[in-house]
Amino acid sequence: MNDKPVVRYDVENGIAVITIDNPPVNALGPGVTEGIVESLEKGEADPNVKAFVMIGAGRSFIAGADIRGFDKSRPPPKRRSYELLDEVNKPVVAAIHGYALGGGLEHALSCHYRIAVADAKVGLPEVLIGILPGGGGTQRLPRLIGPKAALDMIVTGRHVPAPEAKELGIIDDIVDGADLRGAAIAYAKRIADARPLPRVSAREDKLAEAKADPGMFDAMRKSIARKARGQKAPYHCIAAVEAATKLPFAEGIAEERRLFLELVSSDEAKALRYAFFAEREIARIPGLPKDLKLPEVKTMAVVGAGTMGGGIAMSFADAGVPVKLLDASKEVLERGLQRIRDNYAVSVKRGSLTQEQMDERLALITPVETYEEIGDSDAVIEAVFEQMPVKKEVFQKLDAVMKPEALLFTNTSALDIDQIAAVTKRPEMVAGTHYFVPANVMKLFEVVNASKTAPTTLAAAMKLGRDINKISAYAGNCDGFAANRSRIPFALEQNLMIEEGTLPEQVDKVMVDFGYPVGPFAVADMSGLDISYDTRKRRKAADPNYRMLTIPDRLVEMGRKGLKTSAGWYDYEPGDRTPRPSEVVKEIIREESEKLGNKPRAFTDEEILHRLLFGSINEFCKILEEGKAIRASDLDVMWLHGFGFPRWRGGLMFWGDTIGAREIYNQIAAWHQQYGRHWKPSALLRETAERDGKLSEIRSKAFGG
Ligand code: T1G
Repeated sequence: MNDKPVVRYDVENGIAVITIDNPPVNALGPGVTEGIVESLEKGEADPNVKAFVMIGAGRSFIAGADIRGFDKSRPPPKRRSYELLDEVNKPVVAAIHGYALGGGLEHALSCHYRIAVADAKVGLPEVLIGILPGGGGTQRLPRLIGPKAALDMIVTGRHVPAPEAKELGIIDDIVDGADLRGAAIAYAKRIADARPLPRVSAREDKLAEAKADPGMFDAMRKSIARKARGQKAPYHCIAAVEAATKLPFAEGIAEERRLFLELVSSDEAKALRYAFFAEREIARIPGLPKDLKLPEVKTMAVVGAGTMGGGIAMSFADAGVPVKLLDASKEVLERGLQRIRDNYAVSVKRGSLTQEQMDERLALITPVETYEEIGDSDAVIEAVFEQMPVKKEVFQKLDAVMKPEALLFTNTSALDIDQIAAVTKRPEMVAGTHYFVPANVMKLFEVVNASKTAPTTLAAAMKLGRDINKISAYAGNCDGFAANRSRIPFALEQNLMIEEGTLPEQVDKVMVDFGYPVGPFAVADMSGLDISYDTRKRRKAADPNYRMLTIPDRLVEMGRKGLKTSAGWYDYEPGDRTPRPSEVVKEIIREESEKLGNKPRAFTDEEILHRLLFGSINEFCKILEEGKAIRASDLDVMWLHGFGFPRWRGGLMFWGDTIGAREIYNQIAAWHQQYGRHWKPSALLRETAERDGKLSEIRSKAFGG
């Protein structure tokens, strides 16, 4: 533990500068608010001090309370720094660079002035970790920018760039970032004698907006209803801002505190904090040397201009990385480019992209028709047809034309990467970089480590994902790698329960009530039933014992391929994506279920939920047992960002811990007796159950677990 003070105090030209220095993000960890209080008391007592500047050392102002500290009981501070800021008699200027988030922005709001460099960002993202701004933010922000704008920031938790924050009234001045400290001291000297001090807590004028539009709070509750299903924090945020418009400041603060305390130890907040840290932990690969010299990847190439290849090319263009898109067929290449243009045009139409940004990104994508034209790229991702002979042919060509130091990645979703690497002379430079559909949207970026992949190649691929704002997740080379493999039992149970007579609409309702945005059968209709049908046929051709699924097979063979044929598991009215229960499907299920000798029976919602999710918990344990993933929380992150698992439940293993490893193991062992081999419990699950361990804390023994 270094003994460098987390808060420094020095006086320059009559201005007391309070510097928060608590790397890496100046979180309000132990000693920080105490240091701020001591500095304010010192400056107040010093007649030579005319004003204060509060500034962050390193890369940021203050990123908020120390989230790691929430689960630790800490004695409340003698004086809360926010209150003392509101009471001091000398002006305080907050000088913001990097981020001012959560308690960081709340400190700035308790100051009298706020200045920022142009690329700084401010926000109150507490709702994203299941709580609400507990340092006066729900009471001061509405007083500064009006309740409507405050509601938007607090309920979405979004980061607001400094120029917009100035527009809103949060920031008083945008200053040159070359010497923020100097600019802040000069600003403080200019306003040192200005009185009365502009205390945000004393302002009431902006609150009048709520009198003119009292319905804004219920309107906000209505607008978030679908996304906030099952959650409390978003609604408590609205209640706290509403309190600011109805109560005097001190009472509003008390109400904010009450609502905050209701949330901070809730299951939702614990789950969201778990997800926050799991998304950072996943970047770490134990055993990789810290000082690895990684190959630089500044230019990319993508082979295959189909839907995946186009989306992958977009993912680089979106991150400002020049990318060549190769397809030997001019027609396929043109169609792929048109699809990219259309995708960007939709974003421009929606307002999430400007026309200028679209043009900039298109300019970064260069269509080419020969392998020779991509030879100078630093790395290439292959995204051609999912057939091994085709992949091998592509990698032979890549090995021949790519410069010697180029990395060769494949986007295959399940094929053996060792076989692909084996056709090259550089297997150590081959790895999997598996995107999820749509490639330019889904954040999950599965990095697959083949037998001969070098550590530098693995680390470079992990970094590449992060550089394009995705979440890189380590997976070992096996059928389905980690994410898709962990979901196979879920898909199998989904279909087996149909064969036992349950209906798609009952299963989908259970999963939507659990928190999924859409049920698994409606998702299957969206992606097309023929895709998994073709996979089953391929597997059957390779393995005669492979078990086909009579009901979905029958649907596809009668042309019910899903939304695209206005009929799948559900019926669809033309032009309407609403899934409607189908009598045709119900009759097919009854017939096939009878043929299979299943007697019609009722299913409880709990049985449906547990059969779908416990199978994957068991598979998570097998994947970890085999060292094909590093830690359980990595698999949780894959489900959050690959399969839409409800974030406010933390992740599949985190949710499993709310039931307990022992109960889950016992249930799986019982289903193993009843249903046979695919329910064989994992040894690691049994071992975790026997020691009453936490599923979410499991780490593969291959990685020091
Ligand atoms: N507390 C503790 N650790 C934090 C932290 C925080 N608030 N923010 C980041 N870290 C760690 C993170 O785990 C990682 O650690 C390292 O810092 C770098 O983070 C009273 C109660 C600021 C935008 O929610 O959004 O204030 O992995 O990889 O990509 O109302 O971190 O290196 O060991 O994310 O540059 C509100 C959360 C808290 C902000 C920087 N504040 N942080 O992103 O780096 S609640 C937040 C972020 C609150 C008050 C309430 C991001 C970032 P490690 P990183 P980055």
